[in-house]
Amino acid sequence: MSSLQEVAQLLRATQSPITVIGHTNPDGDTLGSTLAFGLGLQKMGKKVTMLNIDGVPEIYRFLPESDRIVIPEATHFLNRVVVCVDCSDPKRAGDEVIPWLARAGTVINIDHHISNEFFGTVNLVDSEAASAGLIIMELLKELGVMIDPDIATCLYVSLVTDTGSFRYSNTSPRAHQAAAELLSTGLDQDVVNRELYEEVPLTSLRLIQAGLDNLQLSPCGKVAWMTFNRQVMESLNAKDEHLEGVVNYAKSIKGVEVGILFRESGEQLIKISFRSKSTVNVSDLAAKFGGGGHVRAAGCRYRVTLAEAVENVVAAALEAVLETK
Ligand SMILES: [Mn+2]
Repeated sequence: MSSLQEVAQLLRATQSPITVIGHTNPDGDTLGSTLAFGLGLQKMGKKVTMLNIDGVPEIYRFLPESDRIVIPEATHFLNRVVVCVDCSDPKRAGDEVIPWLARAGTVINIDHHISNEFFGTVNLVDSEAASAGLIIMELLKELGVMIDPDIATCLYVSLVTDTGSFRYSNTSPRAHQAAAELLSTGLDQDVVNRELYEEVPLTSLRLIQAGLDNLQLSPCGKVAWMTFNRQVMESLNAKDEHLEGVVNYAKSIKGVEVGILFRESGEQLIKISFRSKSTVNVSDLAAKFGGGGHVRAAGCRYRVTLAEAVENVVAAALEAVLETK
């Protein structure tokens, strides 16, 4: 594990171009972190490339300079300093990216997932940080970069989205203090709130409708889940980005401890999201199926049919609920 000071020193000293990359199926934290860090390094006179394998979802295109984020290619990695943000393991940056990462000069792993695999040449992992953007903010300050309203907007979005608008258990005094500092730069909070919460694509609401329609609750009332098969996704012309946050509807039911969302991605490939309320460690639960994440929010990919995934994962969730009683 490296310190903030060591990582700052390494970045200051580097002469090579710097590549910043976030995780697949990007959320507000990974995109906000990528942009904030990229823009900050640029202010230091560094040559920067910002990447995401899935590009920028429609709802995040309002982020300052979001069109600077491009699809990765091999040349973006060769002999460069590559910074992975919000990725617990290299696979999170994209399967195609793994061989390219191996050819980078230095890999700096900046993350806040408890399941982080310390895959970098240099690792700056702080599972107490509410968002990866919070670590980025502290690093930019260490580097002496002035946080302007554009950078602040990106960092604020990372905090707002990863804390569920300051509602989840990762919302700490440190997160609120960072938010206060960011707001004092004069960023436009109205734009952020409107773009994130008042301009939801109709497709997302139709998906919530479909999910609530098949919502299931275990007999004990502690585990709730929703499924999205390929027909539903195709008929609504929906992408993964439209499912962001939908799992919270399952978790939000009174008495429920674990909410689960199953999304049929291929015939034998199910993407699963987990959320828990107060006792179950869903990072451990997801790890049973090859995934990971945070204590209260995690995910995995499971190579079985949708019916098998539901059966096995719900059983494991019920077991986890019993164990933590
Ligand atoms: Mn995050």
